[in-house]
Parts: sequence; structure tokens; C-alpha cells
Amino acid sequence: MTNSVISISPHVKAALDEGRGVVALESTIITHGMPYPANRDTALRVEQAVIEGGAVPATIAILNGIPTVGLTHEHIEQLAQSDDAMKLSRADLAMAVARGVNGSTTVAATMMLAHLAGIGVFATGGIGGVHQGASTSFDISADLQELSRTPVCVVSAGAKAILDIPKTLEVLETLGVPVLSYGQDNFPAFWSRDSAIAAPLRVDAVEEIVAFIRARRALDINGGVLIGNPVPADMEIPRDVMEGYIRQAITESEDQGVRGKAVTPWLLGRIVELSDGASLVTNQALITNNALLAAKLAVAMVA
Ligand code: PSU
Ligand code: MN
Repeated sequence: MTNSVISISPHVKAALDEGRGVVALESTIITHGMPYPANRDTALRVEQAVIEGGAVPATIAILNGIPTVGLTHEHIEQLAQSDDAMKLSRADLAMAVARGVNGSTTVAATMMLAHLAGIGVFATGGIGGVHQGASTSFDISADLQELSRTPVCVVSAGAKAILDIPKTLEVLETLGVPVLSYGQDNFPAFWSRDSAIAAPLRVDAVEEIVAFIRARRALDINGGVLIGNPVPADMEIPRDVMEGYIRQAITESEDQGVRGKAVTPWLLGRIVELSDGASLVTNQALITNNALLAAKLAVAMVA
């Protein structure tokens, strides 16, 4: 089921051949989600969390035009320091291949390459979604559409509160994407545990997720599954505190005319500044927490 255009590292290939749990990890968070060296340190710590959870990490990016599944630590260092990697989603993934350049993969593009490699579980921080003001900007992340078509289970800490979470959940429902909150009724809001909005479905154990994915397969239901895994309580930033930073960052981005794929990186960077680095620490904690859950899920899926 593997594809000759992609390069799978020997380590990841061996794990897949042996039927071990493998967890895909994205790279946009490295190139466009965090400053250096926090981006490198986080990427390495997240890989470590996957290993501690009993699975094999496969960080995914395009290196010199080659879609690579399973970056080395040197690749991660190189990508973390680069300032010219393309941020790639479904629409532009092939252009990095055609040009032979470096590119990082968003949730959408990482799902596509994970699936080509035969990996069914993927850990990220937060998915892209419907942006606030989408009724005029039409800014809706391609991550949502990808979830509806590519059979990968994405473990996230919910949707970033820079998004319109109710509209994001509505679009996911329209697209037929199941949204499962892990261990609580409400969907998590990335830096905060509670978005104040009930998730459509709740699960309390990894085995429930496994049973759900297997039942979908048995019913021949296409597409991905989204898990909302709340950030650990001692690491969260309450919603009302985040609200102030988010509002200010969005207002400034509108004043400065930030548009398109620059919006998410710009807002994340500004929120790190406004929160005096606190949002970055929470971001690192939640993605590590997601990597651990994804690892347990990947192991349970191959058992
Ligand atoms: N979460 C983060 N940092 C990020 C992203 C998510 O903490 O950089 C990235 C993911 O790769 C996600 C992308 O797929 O932002 C969404 O971008 P857009 O809204 O342009 O689709
Ligand atoms: Mn967008």
C-alpha cells in the first residue's frame, strides 16, 4: 500500500512491516507554529512521548522535493532553523515536490502522506478550522475537508480558540467527520480544557476509540476521526485569560491585512508575545499529551 514517490525511513518502515504502532507527526508546527529553538525542542520531545507510549514516531515533511515519512533529528534541526520552507496543504503539496524544495505539512497534508505510508494514527496540537469572521473572509482550513476523506485518526487538543469553534464543529458534522472528546463532555479549546461547547461524542478509554474505528471500517465508512484531548489541568490557560490575547491578536491581524495561510502562523506568534511565552509552554504540553494518547491508540490498533 506504500507509494514509490514517498521516502519512508528505515526505522519507520521496519515498524510498519513488523506491525508495530506508528504515530505520524506534522511539521508545520516546526516551521510556522513556534519560534526556534522551542520548535526543535518540542518536535523532539513529542517524538520522545510517542516512544514512551510504546509506538514509533514518524515526523513528516517534504525535504528537497521528497515527501519524507520519519525525519531524522538532523532533518528536524534543519527544518527548525529554515525560514524558507513552504507551508503545505492539499492544494500545494505537489508544488514542493515539483520544485524540489523543502516544505512542512499541515494537518491536511500530513494526513495524506501518513495514509500513503500506511499510518492510521496522527498526533498534532490543534487542527485548522473555521476562522472567526469566516462569514466574510471564507477562511476555512482545508484540514476539515481532509478529515472527511482520508482515513486517519487525528489526536488534537481541540481547535485553537483563535477559530470559531461552534462553526468548526458544525462544518465537521456537515462533512460527516466524527468528533470524540476524550474524558470529558465538552470539546477542548487547545490552550484551555473547556470550549463551553459539548462535543458530539465522548469516549473515556483508548479501547472505545479502537472499537469505534473498527466499527466504521466494518460499515465501510470513509474518512478520518477527530479526537479532542484536553490539555492537562495543571498546564491549561483558562478561557477568559486566553480570550483577551486572542481578541487583541485578531484585531491587529485584521488591521495589518494578514490573509490566507499567513493568518494561523501570525496569530500564534502574536499570542506567544502577548501571553509572555505562557501560550508556548501550554502548546508544548498539549502536543506532548496528544502524542502519548496517540501512541497508546496506535499500539491498541495493531494489537
Ligand atoms: N496548531 C499549532 N500550530 C500550528 C498549526 C496547528 O499549534 O502551526 C498548523 C497545523 O499544521 C494546521 C495548520 O494544519 O496550522 C492550519 O493552517 P490553516 O488554518 O492555514 O489551514
Ligand atoms: Mn486558512
